[in-house]
Amino acid sequence: MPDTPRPNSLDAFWMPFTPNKAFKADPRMIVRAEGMHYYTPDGRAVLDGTSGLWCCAAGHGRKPIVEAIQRAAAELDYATTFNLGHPSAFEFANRLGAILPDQLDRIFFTNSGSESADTALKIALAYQKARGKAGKYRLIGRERGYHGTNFGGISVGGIVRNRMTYGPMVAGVDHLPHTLDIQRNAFSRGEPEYGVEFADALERIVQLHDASTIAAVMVEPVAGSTGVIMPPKNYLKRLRDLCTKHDILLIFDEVITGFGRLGAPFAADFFGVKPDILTMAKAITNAAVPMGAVACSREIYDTILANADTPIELFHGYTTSGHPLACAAGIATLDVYREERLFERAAELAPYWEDAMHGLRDAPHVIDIRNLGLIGGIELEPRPGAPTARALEVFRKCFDAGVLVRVTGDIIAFSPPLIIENAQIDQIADTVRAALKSVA
Ligand code: PXG
Repeated sequence: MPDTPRPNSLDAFWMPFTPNKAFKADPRMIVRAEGMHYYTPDGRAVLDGTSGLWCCAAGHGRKPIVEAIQRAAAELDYATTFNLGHPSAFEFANRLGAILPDQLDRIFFTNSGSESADTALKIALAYQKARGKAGKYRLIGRERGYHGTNFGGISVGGIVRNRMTYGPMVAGVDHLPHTLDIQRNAFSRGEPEYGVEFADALERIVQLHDASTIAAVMVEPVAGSTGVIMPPKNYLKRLRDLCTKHDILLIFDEVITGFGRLGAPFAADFFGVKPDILTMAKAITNAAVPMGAVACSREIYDTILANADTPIELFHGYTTSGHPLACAAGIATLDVYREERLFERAAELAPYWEDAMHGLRDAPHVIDIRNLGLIGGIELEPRPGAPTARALEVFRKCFDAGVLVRVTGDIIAFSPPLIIENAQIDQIADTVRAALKSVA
């Protein structure tokens, strides 16, 4: 007889990216969310300093989004988009196209950032093949890059722990160096001064492999998951120029930077650098329904369609690509962003946010502070012999004191909803300062 689990047993759920044993011995639970706050089972409010996981940009429980999902579920629960259409998928793609950079408006729907990353890489290869350059097959990523957890994403990504267990992965991948340079750039406000030359490593990679073998370069404009690394001034422009020079596609993974995080619709707008392919997820629906998307240039879409030798031009897709509930949530989310001017609001809040973050410079253990838009990262000196332990303690203390932060390694990361108020920014800074003072 199998054990019958207790109704509230924590055993069956294998939690993602979580120390399962430790969590289940000392769980922290959330049962409700509204606006800027989560609520624990005993009714305690926890200020959300991370937009869930970089995704609830409009805050939680937003009525227009909830109601749009309810209406959609009642009207059309599911329809495939393989060879069949439903209006909200087309409408949402058009709406996304209208806020994406010019001509970057051919949209492939996925269900997550990981699927978006792998979709983008596959489209890059399909494009090179379609234009008669099948020899361009190499994919170039960057050390410390995070593009989700599927095989394409971990291959091109550069997070060692996410790669080392899983064998040889996708072949023909190489990596640019990451751009964190604390020695030269510690406590930079916004984009760091030094490091544009990190982009020149692409020239070395081209010399090694030859451009005729390279399909695409994929980077996060701001690296989030690895612990918040900002691009040095002019780095992304230089990378764009080198890709253009060598006829290599540039893919921006905008899963965290998309939808106003930097105070512009996309990082491409913020930095004035246009990629050929741009991936999205998370805030695309305010995370109320899982969804991702890949925006491609018209050139890429037209080339693949024009040169297909089978009726189906791209052998790729997901059962729930363009799911009706996700599209309804996405359309309602874009309405909220526009009506509440949240992208502009993020830009307006950014200087106050920057001051609050850098106000923690003299707090104990802090060796670097990084910020851009409504993103913040505070790097701590690792505890000797116990890396990550100090940051994890800070996380727990902040949670107990009513503020949710995110830790990755010895870095505390912040990405609050774009509806945050100045007083709540102060609350985050005060809580983190107290936590830093209280840990050894
Ligand atoms: N690309 C980027 C740039 C991401 O940040 C993904 C792809 C994958 O998305 P999905 O939806 O498949 O998870 C992400 C996800 C963190 C953290 O601690 C960040 C992510 C995921 C988990 C933790 O900052 N980002």
